[in-house]
Amino acid sequence: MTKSTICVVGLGYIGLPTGLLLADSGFNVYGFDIDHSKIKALKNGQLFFQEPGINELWESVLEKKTFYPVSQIPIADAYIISVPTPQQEDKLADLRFVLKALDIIKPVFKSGSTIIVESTIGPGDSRDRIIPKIKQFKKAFHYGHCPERAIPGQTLYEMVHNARIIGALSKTDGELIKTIYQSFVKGDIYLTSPIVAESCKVMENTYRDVNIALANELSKIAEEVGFNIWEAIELANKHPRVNIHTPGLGVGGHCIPIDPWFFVGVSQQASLIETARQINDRMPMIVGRRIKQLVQKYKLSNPRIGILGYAYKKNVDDARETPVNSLIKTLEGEYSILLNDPFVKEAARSIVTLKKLLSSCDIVILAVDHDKYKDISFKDYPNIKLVFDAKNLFQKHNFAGARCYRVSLGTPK
Ligand code: SAJ
Repeated sequence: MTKSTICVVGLGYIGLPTGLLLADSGFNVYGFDIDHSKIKALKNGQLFFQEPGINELWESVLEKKTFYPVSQIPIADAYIISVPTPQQEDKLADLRFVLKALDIIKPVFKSGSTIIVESTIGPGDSRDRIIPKIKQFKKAFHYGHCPERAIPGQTLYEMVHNARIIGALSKTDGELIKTIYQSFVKGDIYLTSPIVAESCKVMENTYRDVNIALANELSKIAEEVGFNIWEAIELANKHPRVNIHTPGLGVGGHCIPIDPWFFVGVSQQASLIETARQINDRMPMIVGRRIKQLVQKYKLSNPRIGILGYAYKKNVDDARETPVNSLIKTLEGEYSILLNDPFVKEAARSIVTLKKLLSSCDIVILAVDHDKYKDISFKDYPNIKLVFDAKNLFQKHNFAGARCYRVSLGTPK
């Protein structure tokens, strides 16, 4: 199968690295995207996002000449669909882009080819919404759902080393699809049915969301009853079977704030999952309320607020669904706000340099714990009167010689 052709449909954070890994391991790979600017950039040798190792991979693939960016869908032996699946109003996965990809593939689909969906989809979506559509091609086909499981910031490493699950229509389809993935995956590959693969993926992200919600709820309890959540979590996690996650401003990214809703959309039994989503979604509002209380407590009249971090999590340039947007909304009517992020280029408002932010604000809110903020010395900025740390990043040394108030999320009021 090493010389068969694969077409990756959707060259985003998952599709492009997947296509490059396959091309690097000997397949002839077409990369298709409806966004012509992406195809143009790739044809000019440019990548449009950064991930550790991707430049080296790109160089290697360019040398091998096995990756072809295309704006017309080609005939291929297998199609890997990796397009976004946002959340619909009724909480189900929005399959618009997956179904559109199938419409695009249909005219060139040759009998006996394979369709693999990597996009996250809800439990039952292959059976109820995707396979019926492929059957309309009226051609023989192989099908599998192989959910991506890589985390932004370590995408290539996780694509290669994580275990993969292939939910295939039959054992033959599963074995066929496995030959594609085992060309670059070093982790174990498990074969199952489409609905188990779909549910597994949504469960993984739900597990994380519910655990983060627990940490966030505990941080609110800590503020109310008067203990330090960070110290308490550190000590509780010394227990061999306890792993409490970290509280913060809430949950962002293209997966965790969305995928748990797919269970809420298909089942009446998902009340814990729904509550967890709400707890995490309310965190920016809760942080905003705490800031307003602190402004009153410390009599900071008409303060200018600087927010450190806009990405949805630390050390990435990705701001999809970032909870910082909700924090800005909560505060912007009452205070003037400045924003800094060392990685993100475009934000809801303009991004200023770190120096400008630190030298012109009265209050600093640490929203995202980027490593680059670890060395800030607040004594250099006497204008700052209050630092609110939503991730407990700052330590004693950051405040040596400084005269500002210092408050972390989840500490006594
Ligand atoms: N967060 C916390 N506390 C924590 C951990 C995370 O507040 O203890 C926040 C982060 O700051 C961020 C959000 O949660 O805003 C999500 O970050 P994350 O690092 O937990 O996950 P993602 O969204 O970057 O990637 C997840 C991963 N899923 C799991 O770890 C179960 C990844 O493996 C998936 O491939 C990805 O979702 C996806 O595409 O579904």
